[in-house]
Amino acid sequence: MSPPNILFIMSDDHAAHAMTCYGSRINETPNMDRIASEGVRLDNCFCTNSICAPSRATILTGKYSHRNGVLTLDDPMDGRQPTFPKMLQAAGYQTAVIGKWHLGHGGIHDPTGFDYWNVLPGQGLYHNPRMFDLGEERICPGYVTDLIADMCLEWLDGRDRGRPFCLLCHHTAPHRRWEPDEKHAHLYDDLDIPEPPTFNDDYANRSQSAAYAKMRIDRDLDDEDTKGPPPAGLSGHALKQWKYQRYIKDYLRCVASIDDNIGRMLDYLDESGLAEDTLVIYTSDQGFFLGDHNWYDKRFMYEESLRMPFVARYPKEIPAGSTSDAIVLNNDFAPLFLDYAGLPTPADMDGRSCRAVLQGNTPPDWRTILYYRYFMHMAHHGVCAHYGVRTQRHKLIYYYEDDPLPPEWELFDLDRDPQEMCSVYDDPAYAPVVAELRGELKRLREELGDTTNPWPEG
Ligand SMILES: [Ca+2]
Repeated sequence: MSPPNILFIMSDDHAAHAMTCYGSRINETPNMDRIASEGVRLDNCFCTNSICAPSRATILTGKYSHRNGVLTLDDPMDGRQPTFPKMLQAAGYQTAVIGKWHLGHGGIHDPTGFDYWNVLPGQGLYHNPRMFDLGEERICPGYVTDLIADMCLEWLDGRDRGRPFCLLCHHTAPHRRWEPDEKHAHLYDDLDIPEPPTFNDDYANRSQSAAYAKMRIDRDLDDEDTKGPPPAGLSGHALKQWKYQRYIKDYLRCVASIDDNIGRMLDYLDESGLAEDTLVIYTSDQGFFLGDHNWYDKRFMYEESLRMPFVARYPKEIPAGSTSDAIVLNNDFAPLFLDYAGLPTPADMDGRSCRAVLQGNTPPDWRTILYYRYFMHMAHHGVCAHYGVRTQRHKLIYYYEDDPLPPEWELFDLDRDPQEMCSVYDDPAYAPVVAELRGELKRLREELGDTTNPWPEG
């Protein structure tokens, strides 16, 4: 079988619980759902470091942050290291990345391994963005989500039809500050979006780090986020509700534009006879809090932020309408693409091809535990640096720094407490789980070589 084309569509900060196929209570995403219904939906796809640039570097390299050098938003990527686009390119694929890059610009930081690249500087603007077209700066009139899709379609149309393609379509939406286009500006005007079940979280029964974080809907969203000040006289819970509606509606309007543009791309594949021969993936660089726990933003190892949406269609080998709960990580994507291209996974990649998972044949020795680490201690939103492990049922988190809060542990039983409202770390009934997962955390840190902070003895 000849290697498939690869269309990898990734957005920025789009949480799975804002997609209908993942059970969204707040919006509809018919085109993303179409990929799921004609292919597979992964229910336990997770990032290994829930922040923009690090997730992107992990996807390109197949390696954890501490092994590819992009630990934080302030670490530009060294493009001289091996990446899957370079390997696909060497294997005969034509490759392109269009949209958000966010891994630095100039010299060794520009995209490498791409026949064509046209990327936003940093986060990029929603309206009339500047872009670096093979390094040449241009102002592009229009709305960024439409523009990125237009450019992708134009590149697809001009491709060499004699060779497979790998196109990375990287939307910058729905990143803060959630600016919708004219077409979707009034979507949801006449209704209230439901508040999430944990909207009124008081942060009791967990580490102090949750209460300490500065990403609260009521306290930390500013007038620029809400596109203007609140009505005079609004305060307390009513103000919190008003801010949530302003935030979530703009977020979902940005998502709606992505969904529309995915529809355009799927239509193009149909009309040009490419649908059967193309692996289409939609994902996001990580999740996001959608008012859950009274928060926006990400970073925490909590579910809403840790989980990545991931739907994939390739009719030749992925069963339509299937799902999997296997634990897949963003460092598995590079090995997956190499696998489809007929290439082995390099020994120094941390991930493993999840091709068999997508086919519904999860290998018996597939991972049952994941390792996660967030490095940006106290940056931007006051989230303490932490690392941890998650199995199908439990999650252990260690906030390892000692200023401004003392080091803290959390353990969640995801079966009994899926919303992570009560840490059972100190519950004697969970002592065996604590002991086992602390052992696993120590083992994984050593195996992966992520030992830059001392292991807490005792
Ligand atoms: Ca992001």
